[in-house]
Amino acid sequence: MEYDINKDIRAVDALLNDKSPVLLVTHINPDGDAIGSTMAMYHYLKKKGNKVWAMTPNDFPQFLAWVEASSDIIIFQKNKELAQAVIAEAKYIICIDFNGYARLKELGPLLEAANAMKVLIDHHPQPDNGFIYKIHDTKAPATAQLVFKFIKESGNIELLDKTIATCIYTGMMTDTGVFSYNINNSETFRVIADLLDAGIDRDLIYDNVFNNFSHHRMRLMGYCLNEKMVVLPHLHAAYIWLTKKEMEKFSFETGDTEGFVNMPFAIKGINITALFTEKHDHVRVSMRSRGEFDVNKVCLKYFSGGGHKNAAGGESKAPIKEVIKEFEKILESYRNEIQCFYHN
Ligand SMILES: [Mn+2]
Repeated sequence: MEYDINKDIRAVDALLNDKSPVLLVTHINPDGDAIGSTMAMYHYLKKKGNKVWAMTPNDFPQFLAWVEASSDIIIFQKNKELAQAVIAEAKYIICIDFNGYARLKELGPLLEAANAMKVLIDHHPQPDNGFIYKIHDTKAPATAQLVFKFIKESGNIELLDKTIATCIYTGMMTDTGVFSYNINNSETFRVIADLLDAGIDRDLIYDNVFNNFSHHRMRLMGYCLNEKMVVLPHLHAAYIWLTKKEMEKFSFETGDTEGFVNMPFAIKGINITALFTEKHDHVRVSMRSRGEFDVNKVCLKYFSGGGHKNAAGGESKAPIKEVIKEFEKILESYRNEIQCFYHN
């Protein structure tokens, strides 16, 4: 039978109407959509009278700390005991902005084993089985837009207040590069219209997210562009790589490299980008593309990760210099495909 998202929305709404405790969980290294979607659901369900918790596998970046009630978020890595108690008490677990338990690292198996009924709200391709209901649409530019749809289709749009709308807008704004990519139809802008009507302060949200960094981060950005960006014109690609030592030199804080992966797109002819950051025991890989080249496939195949066609990530256990060498070889192996997609 064909999947009907509205049918699942009605089913999830009916489930949650019993006011049982709900645990909302989002993915590791949470971004604006992860926190925005999760906190929108958090405020919405609270308003509806549910007991509700929000949880992340690890810390979220400082540029999202302004989100209302973000200090209520249970960070699994920092508070495992509380997290386990909450997982045991929850009757429903709603997985938000990720498609499988592998995206939760150590927290994944605990959730998988939990007795709670599990629901998914997400826009990544090929979600895991094992959810009783899925509010899922890969055409949605952000999970936050699906949260809006959930509230609206549940017949509760009158509960959409400034706080909930602000969280939703944050997710939509960050996952689309301030509405510059991933938008597939006019629905996104109709949703934004409703969020504006709910009283959001668009400029303040933008400032809170994008104009709220330390001067160290600004200098790190300059260093990346000047010293650490490698351009591969024949592959229509450019990448940036940073060692742990370099990040420490610039007083690195979680979230400081957010958005760096998109910077090389400003170069004419560049359609594929990557960012490599050295962590304590692995190298984090972020990849982006414009148009046809599928970075999800590359991250799945070579970097034990995944994501979307135009935005994906993964990791490698190899030393960073080897990772970037390997990356250049991988891209070279797609040379014909790339040159065919982006001939100019
Ligand atoms: Mn997302």
